[in-house]
Amino acid sequence: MFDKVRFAVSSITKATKEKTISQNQLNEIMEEFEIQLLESEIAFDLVKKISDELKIELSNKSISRKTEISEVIKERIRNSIQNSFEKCEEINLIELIKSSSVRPFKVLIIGINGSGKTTTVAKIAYLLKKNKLGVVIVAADTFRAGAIEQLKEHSEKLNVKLIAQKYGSDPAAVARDGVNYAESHNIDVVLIDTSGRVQTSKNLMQEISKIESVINPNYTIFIGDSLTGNDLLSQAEEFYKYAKFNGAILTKTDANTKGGAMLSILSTTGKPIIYIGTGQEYKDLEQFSIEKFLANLFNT
Ligand SMILES: Nc1nc2c(ncn2[C@@H]2O[C@H](COP(=O)(O)OP(=O)(O)O)[C@@H](O)[C@H]2O)c(=O)[nH]1
Ligand SMILES: [Mg+2]
Repeated sequence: MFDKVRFAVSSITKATKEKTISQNQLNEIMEEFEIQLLESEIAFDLVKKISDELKIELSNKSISRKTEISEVIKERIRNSIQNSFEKCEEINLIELIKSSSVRPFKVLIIGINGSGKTTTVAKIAYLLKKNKLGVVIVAADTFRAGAIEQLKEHSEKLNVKLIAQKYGSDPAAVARDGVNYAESHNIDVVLIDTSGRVQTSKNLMQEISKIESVINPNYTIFIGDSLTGNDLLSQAEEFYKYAKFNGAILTKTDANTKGGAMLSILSTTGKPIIYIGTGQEYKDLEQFSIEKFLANLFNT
């Protein structure tokens, strides 16, 4: 992950390290740098912002010694990226639930088909159990063939209660069932898996709104497939119109070498990334940390 962004950072620092650079050469280097950042799937606006800030810094005449320039560049990029994270607070979901007095704590999972919702629900259930929090899973995907069986298999492996109804049932009603069950059995957390949405399908998106208004979740999580690239941002924005999610989880980061979409989602939605999915096993859910992210980026 982030190989492409890392490559862009290391190329520009190398290019400016080698010799004293003229304004023309600097323009060329900056152009190349922008292209590489765009290829890493960082959204255009963010690339522009990073690059503009860097240009201002580099045109500052006081930076004359060539050895300093590469350090200035690194520092500048680091600051730009850090600024783009400014709106996002870091979230530890487990701590958040533990410190909340709300029981059951209702977590709603949303995102398009195939983004990794069901897998992530299982991973979160595993993590909650590991942290001694009781959990019930709700199969509110009553739409896609095999969805209930998929969740049933996970719930059996994890030894977690599953609330499900027949295919075609009203997802909001199934979710309500799950909340009722948790209430009467004193279970800490209700995890609601929903059906995959195509972000352009208004009806399906309205169904999400309905689930939301019926169960009134304490935390809604948007699941984004990191392999989606630039489209991820428009997906997140479209979902946000129907369900004001509180945070995001990016899946399949083990299979993605670009990572720019992650930066874009953070800077645009202002919502934190809570975890990243790093594989197909239950344990493959990593806490996301801005510090770690930056360290990884500059580890060249
Ligand atoms: N490599 C990898 N695969 C994942 C990850 N998360 C989910 N998947 C896979 O993505 C596919 C779709 O996942 P699923 O949970 O069914 O998506 P849903 O339609 O949103 O519920 C499955 O084959 C999962 O095993 C991840 O973090 N890494
Ligand atoms: Mg699913």
